[in-house]
Amino acid sequence: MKTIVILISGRGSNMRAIVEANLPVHIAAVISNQAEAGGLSYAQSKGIATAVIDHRGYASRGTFDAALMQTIDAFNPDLVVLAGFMRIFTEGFVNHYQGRLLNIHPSLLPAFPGLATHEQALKAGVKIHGCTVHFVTAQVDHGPIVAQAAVPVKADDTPASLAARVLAQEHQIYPQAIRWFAEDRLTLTPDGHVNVKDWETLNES
Ligand code: NHR
Ligand code: GAR
Repeated sequence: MKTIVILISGRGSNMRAIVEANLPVHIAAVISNQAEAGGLSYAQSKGIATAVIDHRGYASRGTFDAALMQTIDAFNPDLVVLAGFMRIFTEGFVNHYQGRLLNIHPSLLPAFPGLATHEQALKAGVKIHGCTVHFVTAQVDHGPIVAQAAVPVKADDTPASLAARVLAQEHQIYPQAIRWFAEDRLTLTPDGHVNVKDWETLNES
């Protein structure tokens, strides 16, 4: 069985969806850069080890990433899962976890990278929005795409109402993508292509 480590910065609802999906993985730890992250107490209540590495205690991104890497690697994970993690990583960190670092981003990438994605979508007037699971690369929010889900944008949407509709889809596709990884069906090729074994069978109607 594969071992995963989940990184959070806040509420941790995606982390919770992953825990509650009862995937065939060992969730070794939940690590946050924010001591007050709400998701930490949930993880503790489930008997999952937690750790806090506060980025404000480090002089540079590089030293923070090195400390985080050391904490993560003590758990020997096969996969590191970003679930609402809010700090950009250095190239050294990303390269160390090449092919085993996943993120969920709240937009249909390549549209709306960065922050405040729901505000960006409403401002652009798109009629379809959504979320994307991708492998993390040095170029933020541009890594190879693993899965996406779309939702309609409604005329009276606010950033909050749209975020809630997208979040419900995040809670579906992120556990699914991690299940593929757990079952050895999801790989990143050396040239940066995503392979999902039996993808065609999955999508037969
Ligand atoms: N790191 C790299 N190198 N590549 C990616 O694709 C990454 C990454 C780190 C995090 C998640 C991402 C998202 O899904 C992610 C992808 C934070 C920021 C950001 O600007 C941007 C993208 C993402 C996460 N963070 C600010 C920073 O200075 C801090 C913002 C805050 O603390 O609120 O790091 O959107
Ligand atoms: C989620 O919508 C996630 O996609 C997004 O933050 C939310 C975290 O919620 N991630 C980012 O914006 C990364 N920059 P959660 O803590 O309840 O999972």
